[in-house]
Amino acid sequence: MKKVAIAAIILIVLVIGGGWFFMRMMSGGAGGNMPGQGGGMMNGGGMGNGGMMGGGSDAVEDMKNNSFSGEEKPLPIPPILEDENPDPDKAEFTLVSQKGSMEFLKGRSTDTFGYNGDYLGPVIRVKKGDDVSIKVKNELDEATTLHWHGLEVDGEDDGGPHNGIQPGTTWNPQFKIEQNAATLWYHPHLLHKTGEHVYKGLAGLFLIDDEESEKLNLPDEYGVNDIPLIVQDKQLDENGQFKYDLGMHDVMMGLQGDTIMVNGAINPYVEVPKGKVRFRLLNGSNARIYQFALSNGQEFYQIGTDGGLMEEPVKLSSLILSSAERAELIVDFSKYKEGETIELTDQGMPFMKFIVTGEEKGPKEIPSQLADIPEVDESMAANTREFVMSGMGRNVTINGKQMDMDRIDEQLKLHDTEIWEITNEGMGMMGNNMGMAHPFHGHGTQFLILDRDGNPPPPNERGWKDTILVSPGEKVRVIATFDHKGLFMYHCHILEHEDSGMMGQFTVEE
Ligand SMILES: [Cu+2]
Repeated sequence: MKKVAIAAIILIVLVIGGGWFFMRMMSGGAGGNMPGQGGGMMNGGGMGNGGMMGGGSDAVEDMKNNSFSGEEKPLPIPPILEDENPDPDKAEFTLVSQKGSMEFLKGRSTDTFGYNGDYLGPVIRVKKGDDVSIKVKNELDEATTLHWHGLEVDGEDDGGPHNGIQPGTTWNPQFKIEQNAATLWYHPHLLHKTGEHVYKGLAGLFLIDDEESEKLNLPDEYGVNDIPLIVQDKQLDENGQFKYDLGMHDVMMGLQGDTIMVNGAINPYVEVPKGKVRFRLLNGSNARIYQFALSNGQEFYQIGTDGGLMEEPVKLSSLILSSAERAELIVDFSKYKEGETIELTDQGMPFMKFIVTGEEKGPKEIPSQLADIPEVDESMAANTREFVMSGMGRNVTINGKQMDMDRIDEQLKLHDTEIWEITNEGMGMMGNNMGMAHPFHGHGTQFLILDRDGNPPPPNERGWKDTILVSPGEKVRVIATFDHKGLFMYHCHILEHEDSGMMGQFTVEE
């Protein structure tokens, strides 16, 4: 009798405890994963997340093993791709999607995809006003596409699901760079295959320079005090292979790995000069939301959002970035002695190391004025549209619909300014504000955030954005002008959600 009672109590504790944990996991976004909301569990897609379907402590253990106590490697710096056209106002590039292999873990070879190499791709660097032509050759055994994430170009050059590149063929988009200096990126966008292709290594940075930003005296020595950081989480199986067979948890939350890589290296270190160093940070993960900070709690400055420099630097002690978002940061290493190290952490977990050299370099001050961000004028909007993100698992939808290549969901007029109201309905099943945060991405333009639930956006979101994290139960209003014609996508940038159909299509026509 006693035994039965004890067993019953244990069972009740387990059920209640497990249920509470489940709720916390699913509502992770509601409490804390919005910038400026603070508190609560920071991350619907965080470390503890692996625990939902079992293996939580294993995941944490693996993260320690794979990600930080293993062998340290120098941070790979992606090379800048050679411009094949000598004309200073024209730029021509060749990118090849290809298969490769990498030794991420010592003695284990991982099958990968890459552009012009084994993993990730080179940096495409252009300036405002350039006429650009890029030959994208597909040497994979399967179709792919290449989307310029954040770039303002016509639909036919955008590289969405309609711009499929068959094996052995070349796609050659041509466009003019009309937007300001920015840290953008490129990645495949084939229907139902984006998650897998990005996961295997297809991604790279696309940098735009302009005259105004060059005058600013920002740290600009590439790879020295202007350092790209592409952060991705991966799961390597016992043979060192990337696993991309999605379980229920992966379909629901997006694929989360237990190992963080930066520029394709686990546990990397980079030497930094004694001075101000600029980092171009891309969350290139399929789904994970990071909360970045420095291990010693030192504050840093954010100077750029997804689509370019902000009006002024914003001081932060931590930064949340969801999948596909970028931030340009400046960290001041001038007070450190030669050889001192500072770590970059995600929710307190270190994953890379900065080693300060004795060399002093770069500007002494961060400019107080960076770029002009236009005043938001709601009265300019010709139209307001609603986008409601809801559902879970494979049933994720936008406005109750899943992606259909043959259906145009929204029709816009060229050069119109529009307000888009993006709502995350949450899951509903467990009451209000339950569910997970979704990063909403719109193609073909850059947005400014008007408000989040009626409140002005936090200072570090007052700049051009193409990917906007929306918490469960939240409504974010954004404004944009659509100056490029053609067919474009809007979708959740948790790639497993996108691949499940959490995507729609809009046209922009005269
Ligand atoms: Cu989503």
